[in-house]
Amino acid sequence: MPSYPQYMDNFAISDDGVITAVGELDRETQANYSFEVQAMDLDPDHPRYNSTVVEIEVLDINDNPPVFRQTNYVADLPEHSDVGFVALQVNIVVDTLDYMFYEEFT
Ligand SMILES: [Ca+2]
Repeated sequence: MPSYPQYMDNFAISDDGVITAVGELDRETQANYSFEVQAMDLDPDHPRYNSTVVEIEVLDINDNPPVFRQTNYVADLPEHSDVGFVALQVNIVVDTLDYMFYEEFT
């Protein structure tokens, strides 16, 4: 009967070495995991051990909307400003993909 000890609540390893995800993986929270896996032979008198390091990288998917760096943006613009006069630039933190801005007047 294989046992499934837990590693950091995110991964488990079976007796035959299969590592499976058992917890929620969120790249924005933690992108990399590293842990040591140990093996032991079943010599009843003199069991021998060895270990290795397993590193797992959580690949990104586009699961978050863009986030503006500021809650609000305010600009003062002189009247009769020339066409093309820059008022301000808004900026965002994006998750994965390229992005674009568009205006929505309410
Ligand atoms: Ca993501």
